[in-house]
Amino acid sequence: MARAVGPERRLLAVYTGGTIGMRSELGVLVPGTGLAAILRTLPMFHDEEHARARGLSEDTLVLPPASRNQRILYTVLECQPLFDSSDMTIAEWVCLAQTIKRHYEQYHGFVVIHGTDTMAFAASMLSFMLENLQKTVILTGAQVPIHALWSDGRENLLGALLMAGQYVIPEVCLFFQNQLFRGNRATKVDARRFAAFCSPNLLPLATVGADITINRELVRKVDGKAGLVVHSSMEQDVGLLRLYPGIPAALPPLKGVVMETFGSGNGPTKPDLLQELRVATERGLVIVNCTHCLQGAVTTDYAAGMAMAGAGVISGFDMTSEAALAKLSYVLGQPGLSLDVRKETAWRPEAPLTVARKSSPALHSSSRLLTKDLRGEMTPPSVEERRPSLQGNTLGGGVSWLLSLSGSQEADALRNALVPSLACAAAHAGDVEALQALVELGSDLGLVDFNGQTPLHAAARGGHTEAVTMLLQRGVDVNTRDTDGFSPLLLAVRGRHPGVIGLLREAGASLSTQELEEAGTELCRLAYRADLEGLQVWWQAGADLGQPGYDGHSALHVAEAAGNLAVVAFLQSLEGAVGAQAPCPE
Ligand code: ASN
Repeated sequence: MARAVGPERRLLAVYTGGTIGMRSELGVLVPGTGLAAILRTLPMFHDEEHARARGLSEDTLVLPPASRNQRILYTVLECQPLFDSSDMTIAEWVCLAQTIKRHYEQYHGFVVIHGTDTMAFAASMLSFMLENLQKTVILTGAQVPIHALWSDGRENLLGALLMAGQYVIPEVCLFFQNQLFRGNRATKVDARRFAAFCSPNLLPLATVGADITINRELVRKVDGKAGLVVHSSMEQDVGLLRLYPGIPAALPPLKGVVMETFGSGNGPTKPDLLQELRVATERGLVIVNCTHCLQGAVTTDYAAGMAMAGAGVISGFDMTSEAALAKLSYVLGQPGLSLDVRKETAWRPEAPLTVARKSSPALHSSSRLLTKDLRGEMTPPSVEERRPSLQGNTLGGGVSWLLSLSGSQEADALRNALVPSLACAAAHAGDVEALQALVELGSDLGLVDFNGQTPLHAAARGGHTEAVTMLLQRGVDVNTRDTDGFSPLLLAVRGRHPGVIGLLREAGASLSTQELEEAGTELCRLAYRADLEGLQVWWQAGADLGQPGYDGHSALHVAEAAGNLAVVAFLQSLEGAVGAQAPCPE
């Protein structure tokens, strides 16, 4: 991702329809033509004086200057016909992708003006259709027509044009209400509010306020110099099925289904449904499991989720249903993937159970593709769980290089400034090897980072006993406080890490008087929730479990009032019951 350079940036704005340009006819909104003419009359969208001076052609609009040395010129390409996006299908999105391809060399970036109802589907589809994208593509639209007095359309369209004009973000994005989302991570969540979209499992790529904040590390990198490829052979025979309690054991006759399941990918475990799923997947129906929760991912933590996997349903991890549907359409539409075999094994009620899943190369390749992150549409667990390490990644490479710098005064100063934060990052990841490497380079692991935390704080918060042991052996101060006054011990209590609490207490850590006093309200809350584990870690850390909360009641009072008998028994068992503190180990 880079700031776009050059005095003029040319954009193509493809207008497909949607509320942004709609007009009221007989009391209902219908797509309206002539968006470019409306934009021409709005000074925020067109600087007529500059266009004249520059001798621009009739169909070229130019934004007022956003920066001193750059102008954004754009052409509106109005589609025929215009759509309420509820009528858009894969066929229209393929046309859209081909339009972008046709004009790819002529323009620096693309804005797609689209209805909001299916915009997340469109963005997801385009993300899979457009491979090796090196230019910015941004979808936007509005909840209220642009010519209305109070409309979000002006801000959304202007924002999209500015982002596509000023930055090279080689992705299909969706811009709405000052946020730039990765297109295949967005979903429509509100039919009326201007904040109509969210990206539940990925932060926005950029946020626009008085300043533009770009999440640079999230923006996808251009992969080599390969030219743009449009995948037009998308499979249309794919669908979405939302599970509901009591769903009968019958599946739709499709080639691919995105199944929206409960919670973390769970479904009913009734044998007839699982049998139907198994038979269908063995015959060639590709089923992708997406949770119908807005946030979170599909796991096999529950038997009810494991049963889905056992029936051959492929995990969609944290993909939106829109992205999963688009991916399914893309993967099943790939001509290289033994289409014949796939056709043979497609779901047919009367088809004999002959082609087993294992023997189908088509399914093998499709499921392999489906579980891979292709366009940044999902976070496979291997990526999510990978510990950030100072070694073996780009940061690590840079850091090793930086740490090896010496000789000049500047290099030493830079190194010394970076060490505390690096050490904290390594400790937080439990990366003892990296900590060791820092020690070998002569770094002091007792230094504090920008918020006053030492690596011991970070390791304690992360619950990393090995890193804590290593740091304690190096003699770091066990009772050091960060700028908020928190000790490593308090962070270990908050993170519920009994192993770390034990190590810190053995090394002489204790909660401060202030920490102990403030614990009262927290203890009452835990007692109310019958959270024995939470109370136990406080006890282990040496807290007085009789410490009253803000209203003078103790955890024992609260547990008694709430009828939490196990908690009452636990608190009473702490001899001279409450009022006692866990002994500090020698
Ligand atoms: N029905 C409209 C559409 O999707 C909704 C909108 O654009 N706000 O085209």
